[in-house]
Amino acid sequence: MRFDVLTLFPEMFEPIQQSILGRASKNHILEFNFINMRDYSKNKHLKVDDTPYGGGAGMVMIPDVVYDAYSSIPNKENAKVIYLSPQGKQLNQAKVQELSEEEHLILLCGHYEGIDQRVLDEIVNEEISIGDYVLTGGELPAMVLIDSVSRYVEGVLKEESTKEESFSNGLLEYPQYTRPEVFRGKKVPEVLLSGHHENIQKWRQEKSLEITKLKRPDLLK
Ligand code: 4FN
Repeated sequence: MRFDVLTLFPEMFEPIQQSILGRASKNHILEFNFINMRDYSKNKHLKVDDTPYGGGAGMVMIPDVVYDAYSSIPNKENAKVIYLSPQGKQLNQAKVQELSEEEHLILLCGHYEGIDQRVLDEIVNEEISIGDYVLTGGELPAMVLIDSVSRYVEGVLKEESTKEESFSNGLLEYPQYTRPEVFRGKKVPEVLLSGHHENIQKWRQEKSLEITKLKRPDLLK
């Protein structure tokens, strides 16, 4: 799967090129391209923003800078263009799985007060938000999307984990324990030491349901 990211801060994406996603990109399972939109400024001071028509605070990203950066992306005829925006529908696990079926995503990250509406109308296929809070830019949301979607791309994870995890049944996870058997006087639940696979599965299922009811009843609806 290919991700092209249109951003003013490509260096913010260094962390996702490490660890699991870094390995997937070395193995050519994922491909990342970061396009610095500032490279497409026509201004001698490399300006990418201007004052808003109608007045008001802040600056707006100039449409032709964004459009020229977008136009520079090769072989994008099958790409879906996503604008990370507080105006989008909130990302959830169903949308993550749907997006993981795409071959090519172009992620557009806004800054300042946002982007001139005309270029958005021209190039954006879908707006997605990661939640309701104020941010300084779309880069962290883009990274959240890349991280969550990439896990579902064949070959990125060592199998099992994707399918067995709690979110595939929509519930929270049961509690986990590792050695030692006693920690500060607290024992690991007996059933987990029993080796009785059926009882363990039943206990975990019950715990998942109990914890979800208690902490996130909204997930059961
Ligand atoms: N944010 C709100 C209302 C009005 C503006 C904002 C806001 C970054 C370019 C957008 C924010 C949150 C989740 C992108 C927020 C997201 C952004 C996101 C984002 C600079 C303009 C801006 C009512 C949500 C609090 C700044 C609410 N998911 N504007 O944050 O890009 O993707």
